[in-house]
Amino acid sequence: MNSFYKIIDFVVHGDYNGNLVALERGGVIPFDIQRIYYIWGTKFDVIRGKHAHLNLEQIIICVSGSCEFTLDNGVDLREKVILDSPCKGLYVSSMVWREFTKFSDDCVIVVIASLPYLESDYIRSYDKFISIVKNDQ
Ligand code: T46
Repeated sequence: MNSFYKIIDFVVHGDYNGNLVALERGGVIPFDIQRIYYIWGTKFDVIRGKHAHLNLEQIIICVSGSCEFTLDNGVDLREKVILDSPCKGLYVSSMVWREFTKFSDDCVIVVIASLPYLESDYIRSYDKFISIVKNDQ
């Protein structure tokens, strides 16, 4: 675990009626929430992502099924994280190259984001990502 990503365990309110997780600004979410989007219906071997963000922070939750994230900080981190529980969130900071794949048929991913959608925040070339990381060091 490191400052580029972390797994957050949510408080689950569960009883005989089922389960509920509540995520509030100022609670477990470490930024002001500006956007929520969700992803589903992706085939097992598709690779999504393949980009980093200049400023965006996100919490990624696999509310149904499973998928696998690869996170790369361009220096010394390239790790795989399996998301398979609605009780856990994957926090990803800015300047992390991410790819995600191995989507189960029932995979639904909800993402909580710190910024509106801005194409200018995306770094879509790995070489450019590495050069920005090197310049920042
Ligand atoms: C990320 C991973 C986890 C919008 O119009 N608004 C949005 O807020 C988003 C996120 C996407 N789009 C459009 C842009 C593309 O035409 O939806 C299409 C698919 O987006 P993209 O190819 O960026 O999707 P992923 O799954 O590769 O990446 C997304 C996020 O873009 C990214 O920030 O971290 O999910």
